[in-house]
Amino acid sequence: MTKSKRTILSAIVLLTLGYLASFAWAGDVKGKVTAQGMPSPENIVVYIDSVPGKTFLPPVQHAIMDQVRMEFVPHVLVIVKGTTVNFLNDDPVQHNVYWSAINHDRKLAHNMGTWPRGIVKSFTFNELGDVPLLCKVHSEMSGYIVVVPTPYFALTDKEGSYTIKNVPPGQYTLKTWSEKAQPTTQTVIVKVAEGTAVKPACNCCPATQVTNANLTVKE
Ligand SMILES: [Cu+2]
Repeated sequence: MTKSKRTILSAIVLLTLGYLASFAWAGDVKGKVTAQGMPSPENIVVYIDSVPGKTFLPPVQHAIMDQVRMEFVPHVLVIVKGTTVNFLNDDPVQHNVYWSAINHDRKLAHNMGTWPRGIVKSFTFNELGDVPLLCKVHSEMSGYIVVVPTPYFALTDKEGSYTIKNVPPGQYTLKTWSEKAQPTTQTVIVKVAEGTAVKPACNCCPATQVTNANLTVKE
């Protein structure tokens, strides 16, 4: 075998091992959020606030915040710090996008401007925290972008259920953000333990470990 062939082969072996390891070492954190004093447990952000020794690059792909039928869609968009968001308008009327603060810091207020359907405007969010979106044309419109420090986040569904996928083993602080409720924190330990893992549906991938973490938030 030539030297270049050997190099290619060892690179393939290393990549395959790395691929398998990333599966074997990751677990899902899932649970239910109970929202006390609130009409719905939907759209609550659950995220891991840091992974010791790790920094995270934002995704190359831009996130999307649309305006459809006079609403921000999605109502809550969660992104990792550094992500660029494309703001769209899918209505036959002009919309505006502005925020008066990021994480309650009014120095970070910004007006994206007003534009018709078909135009896309982008903004990169390098500050952590919530960005309450408003439209100067339609005062009833509101939405949120929530900028979190790690890619380990989820948004609750109508029942308050959430799943954070592929979390490496370790002890973490799980945090919540909600439009109406106070933020909460809870410790979660993600283990890799044989026997309690969920059986894979096929033989192609190793088992996924599931850690349950239920949370309660209050208005
Ligand atoms: Cu509008």
